[in-house]
Amino acid sequence: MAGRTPIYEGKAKTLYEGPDPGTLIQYFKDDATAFNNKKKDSISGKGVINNRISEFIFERLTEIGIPNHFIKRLNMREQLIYAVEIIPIEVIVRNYVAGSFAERFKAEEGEPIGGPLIEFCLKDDKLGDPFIAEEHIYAFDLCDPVELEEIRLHTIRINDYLSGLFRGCGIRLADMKLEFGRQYDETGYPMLMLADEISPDNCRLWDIKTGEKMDKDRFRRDLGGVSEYYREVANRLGISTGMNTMELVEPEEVDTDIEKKPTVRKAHRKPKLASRKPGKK
Ligand code: AIR
Ligand code: ASP
Repeated sequence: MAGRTPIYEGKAKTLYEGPDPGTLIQYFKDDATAFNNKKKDSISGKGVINNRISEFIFERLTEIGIPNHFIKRLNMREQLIYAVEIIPIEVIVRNYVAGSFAERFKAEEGEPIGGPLIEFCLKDDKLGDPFIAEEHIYAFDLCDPVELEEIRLHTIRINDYLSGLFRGCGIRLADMKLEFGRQYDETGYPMLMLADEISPDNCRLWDIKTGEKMDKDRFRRDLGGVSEYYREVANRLGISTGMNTMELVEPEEVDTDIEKKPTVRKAHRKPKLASRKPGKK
């Protein structure tokens, strides 16, 4: 990491220039924030666990044909990803009542919602990521109806698949937040991709038997045991985090021998968005 210039400094991750054009290195920090940065702490080992969990999930999503930015994990805290233009929409999908939904509608946390419910927030920390309607998305020119439909379809499919994956290891996926981005090909043609991370930082995960929270709510609500529960999620998914040695090991040298994922790139080449102007933000 030392000597590298960050391209983007997020709350839980930093992006660095990648070894090849069109690639970036995503570094997972131990920093945790909640309530739009009002609550902050460092959770030892969180970045290492989230790097592993997110790698595992993105690999499974690649297997079922969800185009995404993940190329490969480089070391304990870093992964190589495609550089995408992030669409500034936080896509939230809810299966059970929790969090801000429970507050807004005075609903009982834990109640099933009755089918996946998708909500959108504007990704803008200064504004506190406000909820937005589809009409705001078009008014602010964040994406067009075709792209939003594609986002919805991917979101439903990801939610269905991950609900089953987690259920298989005794975990309920109550809700999660997804981010999407665009990768432009040589002709300026945009391809939609799932981006960011999927980990207990942006999902609500409940133990099916005990109802215990196994996600960032442990930090938000001062429940303690954050990294222990994150590690338990990794264990249940069958992921070895190498946590016994991890604090002692510096990130490895960046591996520049990148194996591209041609199948993922090909899967995007749908003529759907042909009307989009090349390079449109
Ligand atoms: N989320 C939203 N902004 C940041 C994150 N991580 C995730 C939460 C939760 C879902 O979006 O982790 O899984 C819904 O959050 P809320 O607060 O709107 O109930
Ligand atoms: N990640 C956001 C924040 O830092 C929201 C959250 O996860 O609670 O405030």
